[in-house]
Amino acid sequence: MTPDPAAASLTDGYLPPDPVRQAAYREAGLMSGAPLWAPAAASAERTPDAPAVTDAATGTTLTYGELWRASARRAAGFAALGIEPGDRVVVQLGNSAAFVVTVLALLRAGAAPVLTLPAHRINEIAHLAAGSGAVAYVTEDDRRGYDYRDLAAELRRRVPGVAQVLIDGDPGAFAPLPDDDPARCRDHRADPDQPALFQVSGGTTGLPKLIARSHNDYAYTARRSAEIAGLTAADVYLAALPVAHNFPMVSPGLLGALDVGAHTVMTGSPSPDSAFALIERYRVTVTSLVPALAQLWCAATEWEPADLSSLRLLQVGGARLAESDAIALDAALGDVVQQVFGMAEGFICYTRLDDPRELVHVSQGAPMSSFDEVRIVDDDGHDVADGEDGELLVRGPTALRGYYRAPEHNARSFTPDGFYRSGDRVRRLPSGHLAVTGRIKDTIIRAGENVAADDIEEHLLAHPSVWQTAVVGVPDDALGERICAVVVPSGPSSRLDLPAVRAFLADRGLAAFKLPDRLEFATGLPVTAVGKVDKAAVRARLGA
Ligand code: AMP
Ligand code: DBH
Repeated sequence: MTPDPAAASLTDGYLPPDPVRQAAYREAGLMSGAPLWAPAAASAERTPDAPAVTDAATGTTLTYGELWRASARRAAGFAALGIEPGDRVVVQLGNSAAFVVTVLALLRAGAAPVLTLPAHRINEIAHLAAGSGAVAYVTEDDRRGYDYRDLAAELRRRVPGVAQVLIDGDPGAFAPLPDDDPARCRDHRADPDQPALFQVSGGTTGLPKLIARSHNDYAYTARRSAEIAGLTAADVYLAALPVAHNFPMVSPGLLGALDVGAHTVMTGSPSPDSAFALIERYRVTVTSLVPALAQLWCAATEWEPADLSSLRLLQVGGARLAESDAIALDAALGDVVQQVFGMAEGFICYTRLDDPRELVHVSQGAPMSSFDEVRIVDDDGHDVADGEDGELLVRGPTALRGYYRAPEHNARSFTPDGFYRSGDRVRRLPSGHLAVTGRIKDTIIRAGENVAADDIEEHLLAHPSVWQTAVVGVPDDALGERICAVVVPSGPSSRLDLPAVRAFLADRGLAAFKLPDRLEFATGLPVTAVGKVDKAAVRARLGA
């Protein structure tokens, strides 16, 4: 057999699983050995007439049978355009039926989607296209108030290897999304330990990095996450966060829903008025949000009249949910919160459905897999005593062994025995659950004292006039750094000033050296592509 050059280059710069551990995971039944499209195939076989995906923008629904046929037509279309097994294709589509059909089609054609978010712009897209060696870019027209065809034109200039641009909607100067005779679809069966698709790290520092996820590891993530969420064919999942992100994609998200034959409703509008109407209309049972949105939904339950009684699980993750917000959400919606702490790099914690509510409110969950290996270490890399804070290191059936084609990052981001250094500061609770206490680097060094920004933020959020906050260090000649609290007040009537804030925090027992030196007001905080508070941008706004 002559090696396929495209397939060979897919594996260049990919670090496959450790063979010994992978054999153990296989032995334990974690790895299905099937392609990532197989669970959707099985659901289409089992329940062809059940609703698979509803596109909220158009109100159209594809059944599992229709989804399977539409993705066959599209896979044949990609093949007819010369897109081959092993090729990388950058996908930048909003939450739509087209996203699901396209990603499934690429998987069936054996091409690896590079999953980017609608908020990414030319710098990130060009970086990811070049870094993955992509041959094509799939995006949409200008429905989202931004013309992605302009981005495509610039991408073609910057990364000539991107030979084809395919547009969902009005293609303009480019080509439409392809469809062809479904009989020409050849469902590709790759080595299940090879990359099925690419996720991107959501880091707020520097450009995103590529994370190759294998068929085996991603399918296991979807299946195990669905199990933990108690997902069945009777569930209706609302994809309100940008679905290409790892959280709504696989935690259990879209892929978990396809696995169990559940119904997914895709919306690009996560605002409470629009999302609540969808929950009522489609009797949504499960959805996932970042904390800032969850906070907004919680407040909106007071004035939006919609019937949300179908919702049994509200997953909140991506950034830390304040305990006060977890309690308020449970109260507003009836004990529905599940905390999710995950990373595109492939390690996820969930609170469990039968955990005591107090534990759900204060912890970010326990590891998904009993095969996940967790270490919590101090600055010198030594394991901390139980209950102490330290950096989370992970290894296991889903954690990456290295970023794709990034040896210099990998030298820093992994221990010699293959643990991923997450950069997250965590503590293990007696139950075995983890509490995330901040980012290792999100520390302000004021007059030689290390101050964790999250600690101050958590206390500030307890103030009734504080809606959102970000605490950052700003350079200071005398102190090294000063502590600046940026606050989004909860109402126009709030009368907050620095002395009042300091007094409030001191009252809560915060040490004097942790009290903010400066207070700034904002009407909103800058966020990343998925909606997490972007601290680098907060610092930049302050000129720090
Ligand atoms: P990403 O690079 O987008 O995959 O983001 C992963 C990072 O988001 C993690 O390493 C954490 O820093 C953060 N994160 C995700 N979920 C949570 C959570 N529930 N609580 C606190 N931080 C979180
Ligand atoms: O933030 C994340 O990356 C994240 C959060 C929750 C994630 O990747 C996940 C669940 O799978």
